[in-house]
Parts: sequence; C-alpha cells; structure tokens
Amino acid sequence: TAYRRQRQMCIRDSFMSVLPILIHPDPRLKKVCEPVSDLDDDLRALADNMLETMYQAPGIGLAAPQIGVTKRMLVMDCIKEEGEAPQPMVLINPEILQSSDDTNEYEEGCLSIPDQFGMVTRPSEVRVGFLDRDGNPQERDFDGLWATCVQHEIDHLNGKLFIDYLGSVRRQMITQKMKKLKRELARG
Ligand code: GNR
Ligand code: NI
Repeated sequence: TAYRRQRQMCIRDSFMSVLPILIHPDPRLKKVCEPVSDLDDDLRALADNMLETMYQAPGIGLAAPQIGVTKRMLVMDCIKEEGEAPQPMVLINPEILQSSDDTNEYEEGCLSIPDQFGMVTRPSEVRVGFLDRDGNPQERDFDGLWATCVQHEIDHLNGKLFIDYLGSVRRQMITQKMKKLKRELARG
C-alpha cells in the first residue's frame, strides 16, 4: 500500500547519508578498481548512500571511486524530466558486452571535476552485463544519455576521466583549475 511504501521510504531515507565526493586530481580516481567478490549488507548500504549522494549533488551517475571506495560499483538515474518516476540503478562489476558502431557526441561533466565540460564521442548504444543490488546477474541495453552515463561511470572504475578524451592543453588547463579549487576548499 501507499502508506507502507511511504513508511519504508522514510525508514530507508533516515539511514542514508550524503558522502563527500573526491575532486580531481586524486590518486583514488586514477586506480583500476577491484571487482566486488561478495555483495554484503555493507555494500548494499554503500550503494544506497551513493544514490543519496548522487541525487543530492545533483548528478545522473556516481562511481564508487568518487567517494574513495576503489571497488567496481556504480549507481545511476538518468531520468531528468520533472515528474517522471525515479529509476535508481545499482551496477556491480559492470562489463560492456557490446558497443554500437554508431557514435554519439555529448557535452560531459563530472562531479569530481565541478563546473568543467567537454565534448566526448562514445558508442551511442552499449550492452552491459552486471550484478544488480540483490546480486542477480543482469544484461541491459542502454542508449541516449543512459549509454553516455554508463560508459562515463565504467571509465571511472578503470581510473579514467572524461578529460582524458580531451586535448592535453585543455586537460592540463582543467587540472590546474581543479588544483586551485582544492587549495581554496582546503583553506576554507
Ligand atoms: O552528473 C553527471 N552528468 C553527466 C553529464 C554528461 C555525461 C556524464 C555525466 S556523469 C555526471 C556524474 C558523474 O560525474 N559521474 O561519474
Ligand atoms: Ni564522473
């Protein structure tokens, strides 16, 4: 019933928390993350906290290394229309099984590189295999913004950022800006 769902949501919300997001450059954002070997309640709680962190940012995706956990886990929800039901997804040990020859160019941003954007070309459709939040193996086809996002997030699990697709001058310029931002944040 609606009441029961509402209550469950409240209980769930009260245990969820927003985690600090690492800002580039950080060695943890450069690591190839470890596969998840056993999906326990702690990891499920982490996934819920990642979703909460993503929604609060707000962002359409978040990978575990962005909150300092170098494990192969990501969350996303690319529903952007006002009033549409949320579609939170948890992907554990995701693997791209197939990529389309068709490509799509999208102006990407990243919560670990705030306020910086760049055009990135990627396959427009991908098939991804993964374990869901309950540990069940799944296969899903993604297109549009979902395809861009899932590839961006899987890149994070391999220590790769969207700026790695840009020219080195632009990449270094953005990196310098982020170093300055981090110094300012550290000073308070
Ligand atoms: O919120 C995000 N928006 C976004 C826009 C275009 C392409 C990729 C993304 S992912 C980003 C959140 C993020 O940094 N995930 O790692
Ligand atoms: Ni990102």
